[in-house]
Amino acid sequence: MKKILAIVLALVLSLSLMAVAEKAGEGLTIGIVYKQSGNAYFQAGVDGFAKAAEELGFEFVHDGPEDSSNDGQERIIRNYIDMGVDVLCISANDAAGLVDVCNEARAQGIVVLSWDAKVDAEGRDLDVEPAGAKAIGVQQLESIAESIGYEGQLAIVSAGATAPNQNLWIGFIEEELKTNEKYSKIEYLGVVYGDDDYTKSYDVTKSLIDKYPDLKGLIVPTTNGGPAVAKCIMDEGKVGQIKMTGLTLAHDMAEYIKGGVADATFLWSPIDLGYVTAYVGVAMVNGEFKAEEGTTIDVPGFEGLEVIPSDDGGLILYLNKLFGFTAENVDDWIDIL
Ligand code: RAM
Repeated sequence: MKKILAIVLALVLSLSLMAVAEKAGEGLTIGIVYKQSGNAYFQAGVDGFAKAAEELGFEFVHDGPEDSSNDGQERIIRNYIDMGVDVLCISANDAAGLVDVCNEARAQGIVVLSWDAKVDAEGRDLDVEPAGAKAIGVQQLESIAESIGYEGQLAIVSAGATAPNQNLWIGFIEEELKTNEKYSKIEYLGVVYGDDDYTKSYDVTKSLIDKYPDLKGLIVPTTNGGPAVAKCIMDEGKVGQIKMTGLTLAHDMAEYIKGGVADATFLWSPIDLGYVTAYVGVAMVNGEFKAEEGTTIDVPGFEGLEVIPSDDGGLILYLNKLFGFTAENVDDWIDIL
């Protein structure tokens, strides 16, 4: 009887060990760092990590500085290194500013991924992005150009002045404005920075409206800035005269899109972005996937994602799914994004 019991116990134990072993992330910890706390976009990103954690069994911690600073992010990263995380997933406020601390982490065997906003090539193993920067930039430019009839004054209300992702998109927007004949009647006024802060984004928009009475278009490539700019256009009684577009969540822009402030805004799924980044990180720690040009990874729902060289000399991986929100479809999105 004792023997049978021992065999049964051994069987149960090995079965449960097998169940544990089946989860690729078991025993691993991911440290997620984002640009700032309190940003609904990054909360959605964390939801994506959480979904992956359920499937893969890893633990995760997440944080971002209140003030969107590079120093604040560096402190969080050091804390995560001390905690002994296995993977760092960083959306940077300053692409160059985190290179040193990231290389300290890599020297200790931590996999360093950037997601959403890159860490410079020399400080990361791989950058995971929603889509190519040119596609994201030009999509917004073409949309606002169409809204304003391809002529008139246009400005950009961005996030922080050093924000890596916004600056890349803006670079491509500016290049198109200079070189593409179809935008030659657009008078480009330049960029102002709302620092991903609602009040500051509102205030800089108000200053632009006061300074340029003929202003026709605004591009707002930040989810925190979008609703602040839209509210300002409404409060100033400029609906119809000034149009905006940008990268926004659906739920906090729906009333403005339906109210005519924007014909269309765009975004990818930050949930998917977090989800895929987590899968990539776990596969890299386990040695199942190497960040090398041409390697591919299968993530549930995202098969065959390929590592390609990026413009900054590093490596990048794209999800390549961009969505547009209009008065017709925005209500279908508000419970999702
Ligand atoms: C803000 C952040 C983020 C950016 C989105 C579009 O939430 O700046 O980095 O990707 O907007």
